[in-house]
Amino acid sequence: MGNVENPVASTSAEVQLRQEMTDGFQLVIDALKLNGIDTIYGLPGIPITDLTRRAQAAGMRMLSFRHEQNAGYAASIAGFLTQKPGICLTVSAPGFLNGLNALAHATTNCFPMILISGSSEREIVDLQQGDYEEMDQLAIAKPLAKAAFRVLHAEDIGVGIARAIRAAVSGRPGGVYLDFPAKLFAQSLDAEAGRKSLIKVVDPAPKQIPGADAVKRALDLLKSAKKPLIILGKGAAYAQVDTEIKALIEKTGIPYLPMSMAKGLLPDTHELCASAARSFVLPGADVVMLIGARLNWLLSHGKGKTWGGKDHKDWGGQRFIQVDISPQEADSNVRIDAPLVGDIGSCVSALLSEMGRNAGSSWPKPPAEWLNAVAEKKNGNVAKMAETLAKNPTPMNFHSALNVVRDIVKANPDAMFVNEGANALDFTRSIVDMYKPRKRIDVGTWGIMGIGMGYCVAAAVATRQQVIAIEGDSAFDRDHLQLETICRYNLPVCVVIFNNNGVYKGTDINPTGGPDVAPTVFVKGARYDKLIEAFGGVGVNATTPAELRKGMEEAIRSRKPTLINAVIDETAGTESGRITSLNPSAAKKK
Ligand code: ADP
Ligand code: TPW
Repeated sequence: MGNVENPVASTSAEVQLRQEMTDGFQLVIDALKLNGIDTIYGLPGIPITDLTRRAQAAGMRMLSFRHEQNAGYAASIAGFLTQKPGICLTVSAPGFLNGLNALAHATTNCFPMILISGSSEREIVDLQQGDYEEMDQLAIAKPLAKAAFRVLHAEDIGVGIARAIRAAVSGRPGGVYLDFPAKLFAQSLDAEAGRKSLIKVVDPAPKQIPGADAVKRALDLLKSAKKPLIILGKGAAYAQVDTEIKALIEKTGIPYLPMSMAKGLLPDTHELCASAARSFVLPGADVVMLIGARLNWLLSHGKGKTWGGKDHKDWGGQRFIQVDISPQEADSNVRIDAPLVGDIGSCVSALLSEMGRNAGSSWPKPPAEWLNAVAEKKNGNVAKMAETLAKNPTPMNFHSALNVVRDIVKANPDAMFVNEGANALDFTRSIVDMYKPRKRIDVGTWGIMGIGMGYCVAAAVATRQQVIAIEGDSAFDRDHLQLETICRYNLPVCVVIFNNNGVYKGTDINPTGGPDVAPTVFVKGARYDKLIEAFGGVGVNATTPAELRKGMEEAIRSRKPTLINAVIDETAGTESGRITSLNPSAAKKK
């Protein structure tokens, strides 16, 4: 090879030789770019440091985080927002393990993501001879990923990346692991052969058209309903067929419930939105159409008291239509009378066209009795909530703070909205209306804490919109140093910490009387706003709704990275927020 330190000293033959060769680093970058992937979330180190440098040099956005887990969460939500796999890049063993949490999260939430990790030398790892960061990463990733691949030869990088992209976005999306051993990157290859080895994936997420009989079965059941309900899940938000979904809701005239990340698919203020009457419509409905929502714990498994059953396993009597891309999802918890398998765009279009064809006239609206009962319940609850929100107690509580947040989101409907915590999550979800699709991103299927700052970075990068994050002080636990990441890239992120001095509340007492505080209690009166100041961001301490409003308005006006420490009454809220019943010790006390 020529003199790398001083290229001027190279002979022209050497320069030409270099120009005609490519290597593993370059092929990874070329393969990603060829498939329209222009952003990587990661953390450099052996053996991928040069990959991060060269990706940046090749015009990709290379976002370096301070912890791989946050980079992984960023990649996962970028996948949800863009329908392209979000890429997380990590070093071997410990970096890989840090990224793995997010890979599992992506698979669980049906977000397309690819975790690319460098790994140590195969022959040493496989003989367990004790390599630097030795670990059989592929084996460990497999159970947590939708698919996992290892590439050993540079000429196979194109195939590896193509397979990973297809696996991540086709059918039910999920997390994919790609294992790139260190030696792969430096392998050189004739540039032309390298170029030919790359694959531009054609139709990575093919349409899946539902069967005509399944469409008819679903519509027959829907038509027979006296008290129909539609539930929109984050699969429906992911599908990006917002116009068709709105048309379906409005044509049927059926009340709908958006799951947390489907809020805003239609504006939450839509007259058919039944969120404020959730505990009335779930047990009350006779036919329920699920669109991109699973009957998991978030929907009490489709049975039990939430659905009008007598005990926690008892069927409430509802009949279900389930629109989902995964044929295995139906019957996971209760009988699905009308599974409609296909991609949501194709399914909703098929429903609409069949409704139009059959009716000749318009589709019959649900009985007025049901619609009026839902509206009455909803209006009553909205009025009750308005009263609570109008109060201005000292100290500030969740409601008086959220009254401000609700106004700010209404005035900035394009802003991305990140949310995590227990009470800080549950109250926010029910109080803050969303107006546009895919604006609200939160703890998802696992109810996981620690997604917040990674989501903020990806939301700002992928959408270029202002980001607002509402974070419980404990939810924010794993995230502090990502404030540096946010400041370093100067992202328009306004983080509001609902600081009530602890996990759920700040009032627990150590029963022994010993010097340690209770496990759920933090330093009282902590000033989280000072953290962001360390990195050049704007810190605000807000003890009243007026201060909170001023801080948020200024953050949005300036688009500067801002952290507002919103001081919340430490006695407000409940253990585990709305899911106290899942907490064994709390359940015992009842
Ligand atoms: P939520 O938590 O909002 O209730 P879930 O994550 O439980 O939503 O459910 C999302 C569902 O959407 C999954 O079962 C998944 O298979 C499905 N899904 C995801 N993308 C699509 C798509 N493009 N078309 C059809 N179904 C989809
Ligand atoms: C990775 C368990 C659920 S909610 C929560 C924890 C620790 C924090 C609640 O306190 P916070 O909110 O954020 O201050 P608030 O408004 O009620 O005061 N670790 C992970 N995920 C989860 N879900 C937990 C722990 C948990």
